[in-house]
Amino acid sequence: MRWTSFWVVLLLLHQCQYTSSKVVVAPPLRLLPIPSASQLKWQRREVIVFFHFGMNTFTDSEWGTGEESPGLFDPAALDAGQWVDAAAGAGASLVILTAKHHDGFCLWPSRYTDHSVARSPWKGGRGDVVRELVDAASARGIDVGVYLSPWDRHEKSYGLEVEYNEYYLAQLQELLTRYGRISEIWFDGAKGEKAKKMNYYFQNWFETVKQLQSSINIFSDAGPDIRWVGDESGSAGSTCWSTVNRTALRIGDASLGSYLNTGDPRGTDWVPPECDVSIRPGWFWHKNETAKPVSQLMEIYYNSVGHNCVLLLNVPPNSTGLVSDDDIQRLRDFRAAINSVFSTDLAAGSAAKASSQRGGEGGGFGPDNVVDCDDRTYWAAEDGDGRRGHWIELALPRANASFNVVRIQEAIAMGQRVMKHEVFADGKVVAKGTTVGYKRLHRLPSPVKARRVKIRITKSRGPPLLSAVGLHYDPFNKGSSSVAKHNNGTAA
Ligand code: FUL
Repeated sequence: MRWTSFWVVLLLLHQCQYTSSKVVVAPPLRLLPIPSASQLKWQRREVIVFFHFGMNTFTDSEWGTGEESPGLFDPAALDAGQWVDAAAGAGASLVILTAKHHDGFCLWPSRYTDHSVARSPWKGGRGDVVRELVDAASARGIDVGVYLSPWDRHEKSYGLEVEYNEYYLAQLQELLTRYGRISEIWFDGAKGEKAKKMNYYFQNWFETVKQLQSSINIFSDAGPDIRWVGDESGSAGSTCWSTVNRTALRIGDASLGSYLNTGDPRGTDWVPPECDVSIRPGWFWHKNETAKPVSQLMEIYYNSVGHNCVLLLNVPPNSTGLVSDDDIQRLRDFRAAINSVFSTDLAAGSAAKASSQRGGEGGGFGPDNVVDCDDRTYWAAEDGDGRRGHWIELALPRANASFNVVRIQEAIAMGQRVMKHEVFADGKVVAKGTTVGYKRLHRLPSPVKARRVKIRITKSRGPPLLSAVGLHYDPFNKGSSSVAKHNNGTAA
């Protein structure tokens, strides 16, 4: 009898195992190019803070000559913890420091020059701003990046091709081996018109960087990991592809601005744009300048993060070595404004349906995935079902709530796909757009109340994969929708 029960239990267990191993449909093919793990991590940061600090902070200038005396550098109350707290107040998880700007003055004690903090009165010449920032950031769980200006107006070897490239590489080596993990490195092509001719060995630099820090993202006009957006106003194109052809790019070529701004749907390389802009008029601190108002920062947020980019917001510490109180408050107010708009999502809890779904009902790729607050799950349209356009429709839980911001996100780990889309509220077009990418934010011309909201993807590279749709209310939104000018919405 005991043996019989044993066999029955074993049989049941076996059956149980057998029936629960349900076969699910495989995800669709990724559509190349796709982001690396480091690029994905970078994109999710959304906001990064830049610290422009150095000799210019003490000379009231933006581009130093390189002739400045290290004796001028004395930030008596420097507190990198205060800088990092200020950045965290804006919601940033990464801060980038100008380790060396065009004047060539190094904020760390480089062994390859005496034009550095080691010759300054600050901390009796024993200070290291890079070290202080790295330590303060790591104590707060924040990542660090560095900017090492290629153009160097102090260094005597500048203009001598091999010598300066060796000098620059030696400094890169110091920055990338002394301070633990560096998450982003910034290279630019800025250079005065009368500056000496200099051929930078970018490929050599990039490969050295990757050898020393394998998970770093390299920023420059031409990537390889992150590209410049083509302006310094924090504004990406309303069409914005993360893809480009790197062979078409050159560092420091001003004629490429609009290509950088919009990217290229046929691009073979994943090089998403970063929007650098300063909270104040200048990049460095100047006594008489003040921070932009929150309304302007929100405008920048919509035009950068809301256009599939990461916002790199510069906040310049002052000559005492502190971020000004007003700037700290502005950063907090900026984050509070973002949170107040996006922490309430009127689409949450919607019943969702779609033109088709991969694997059918219960296949794991249903439209509910866009309202599950997890941007790693996504709705996938059925392959080949694109003739009449793909759509997804949400029946909102509360018809009387107003929204004036529509958020759409693609599952970019699978490649960027959407080329054209429209948003309908109860059958009327309220927004039209082209690309979506990681995040597309539409501001509507006026608040809308609706029972049903529909997103139609009218053109895409392969079946669209949407990871999130959100509906929000921004009390300060004055509207910038593409349908504002000719608001003659038609039934979906
Ligand atoms: C430019 C520089 O010339 C500016 O001074 C600033 O550092 C900006 C972020 O990049 O290329």
